[in-house]
Amino acid sequence: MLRKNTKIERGISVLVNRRPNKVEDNSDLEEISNLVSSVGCEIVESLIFNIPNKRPFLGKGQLEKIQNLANSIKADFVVFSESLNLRNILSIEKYVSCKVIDRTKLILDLFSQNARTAESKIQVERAQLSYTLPRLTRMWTHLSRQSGGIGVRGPGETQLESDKRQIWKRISFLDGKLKNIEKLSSERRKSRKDLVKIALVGYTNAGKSTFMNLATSANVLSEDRLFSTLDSTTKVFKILNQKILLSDTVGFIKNLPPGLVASFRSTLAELNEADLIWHVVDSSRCDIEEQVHVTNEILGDLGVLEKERWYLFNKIDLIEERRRNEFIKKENYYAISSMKKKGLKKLFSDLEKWVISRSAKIKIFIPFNRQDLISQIYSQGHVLKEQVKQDGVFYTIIIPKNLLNYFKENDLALEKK
Ligand SMILES: Nc1nc2c(ncn2[C@@H]2O[C@H](COP(=O)(O)OP(=O)(O)OP(=O)(O)O)[C@@H](O)[C@H]2O)c(=O)[nH]1
Ligand SMILES: [Mg+2]
Repeated sequence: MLRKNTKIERGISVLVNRRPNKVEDNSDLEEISNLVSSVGCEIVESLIFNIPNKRPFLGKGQLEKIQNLANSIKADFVVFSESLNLRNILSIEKYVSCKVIDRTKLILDLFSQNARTAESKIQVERAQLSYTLPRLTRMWTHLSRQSGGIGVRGPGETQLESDKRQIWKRISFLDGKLKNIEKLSSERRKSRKDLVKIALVGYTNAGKSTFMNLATSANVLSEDRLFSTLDSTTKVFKILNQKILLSDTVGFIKNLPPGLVASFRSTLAELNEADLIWHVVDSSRCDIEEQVHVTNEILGDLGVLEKERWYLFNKIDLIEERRRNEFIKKENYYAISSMKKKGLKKLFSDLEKWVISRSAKIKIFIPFNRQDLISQIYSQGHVLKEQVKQDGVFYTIIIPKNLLNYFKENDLALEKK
């Protein structure tokens, strides 16, 4: 694991570019460098190799280049921008003697470092184990070879199988634990099924937690580090006096390790419950389109792409004034700055309209002796008009549709507007 020691570990990043015609924007290298600094280490040199798609991996000359650079700067690690399979790792290790880390391992390390709750710790461990499984063989290949021969079961092979079995056992134990946690979460979600739910999603570091804090005074950790949020947090804010549940979720990144998406399915279950998804985008990035595409692809995998989605182009304080208009060309596109509190008026006034469209506007007579209903109206509804009569009050109100049933059950005359 890459770890921040007393001395900061320094290393080299290697970008294996399989799309040499792609316009060079350095975003891949920058992303690796951000991931590395988020685990508390540092990239001091980078190498880019263009290789045609047909070629499986780097050749001898390229690996020697990495070896020379690693030796000359006394690198603690070499990190690759893509996921490495067992064969790649073996060929690199013939040349490089320091730690070799791939993108997947790096993301898993970062998740492991940031996991706080029991649920996210289990989720990360599960993902780490499924990453380890196909790479486990290398420790034992030499033993298998010694005992070789067709149809001969060597001691190495037996050991490998037993290790794999242990890992599978642990994975199914963790799955059991996750199922129990999921049961509890789904009970919790059921208890709030009548409330309007909005989920914040987006690429890591887009500003979801900063927005969450702004809207709900939630005090969620927001940092200039990737994946600072791993657990969903849900808080309430009010629009027209109606409670809205806002959830902050784990950020996405391109080529998110498949094991991680599977493990985090229960955390991301918040998204299935959402009535509205707010996709937060960092508008100051040069790879906006790619970040939006990656996020939407994951939303597609999670089966929530059909839900109503609004785009919140965040961090507009970092871009030129004239570029801001580009982000508000379509309906439900908003240009905001969560940090400088800009562009929020339009967003929240549209949310108000949205809430009204999902609410009922009614006129209702409430006798003075029904204080319980009056307090319901004031805690969940928005009062537009009050007409005091001799024995009670006529209220014209906007209330969530589910509250209509409550009034009906109480046998009150409703007059729909
Ligand atoms: N300039 C500027 N910076 C912002 C804005 N919103 C967020 N940031 C910064 O962007 C960084 C990331 O913000 P977070 O809110 O942690 O981002 P996130 O989307 O929750 O990130 P993960 O939890 O890692 O997925 C922090 O350093 C914030 O201060 C903004 O509107 N303008
Ligand atoms: Mg966050």
